[in-house]
Amino acid sequence: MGKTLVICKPDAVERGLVGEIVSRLERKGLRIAAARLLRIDAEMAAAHYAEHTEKPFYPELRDFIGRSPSLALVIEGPADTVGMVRRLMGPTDPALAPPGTIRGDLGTRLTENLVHGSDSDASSEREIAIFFPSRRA
Ligand code: FUP
Repeated sequence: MGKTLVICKPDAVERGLVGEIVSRLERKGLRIAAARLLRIDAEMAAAHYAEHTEKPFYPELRDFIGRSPSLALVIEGPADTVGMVRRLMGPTDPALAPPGTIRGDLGTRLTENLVHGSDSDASSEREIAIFFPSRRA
């Protein structure tokens, strides 16, 4: 069993694309184990994006991620669920992401790239603990 944290970011919720994104994950054969609609405040953004807080793009990223609610999901599936979700999402920049991927099909802007998926099993554990603190592994 594998699991990962997926976030349908504010742009996805605002544009009504949550169903499309979740549908792609479900059609792949992955399943929703937990879900939470929340506004990601500055404190939570800093915890989640700890590796990026000193980067020049961080203020824009923090403001974007907190501008309206996001849908946080724990997605479960086979051992490489982290990798499967990353491949379904596509590369970080939607302008460069290939057709067939979530970002490639649905987005154009680097900051507003619709979706987050953990980049490793270690990140998944760390990020799920931030968004679902009461959930037991
Ligand atoms: P990813 O793992 O694909 O979500 O991408 P990163 O962890 O590298 O970046 C996290 C988020 O920061 C991205 F979703 C978009 C944003 N970002 C920018 O806005 N500008 C950049 O130059 C790089 C990343």
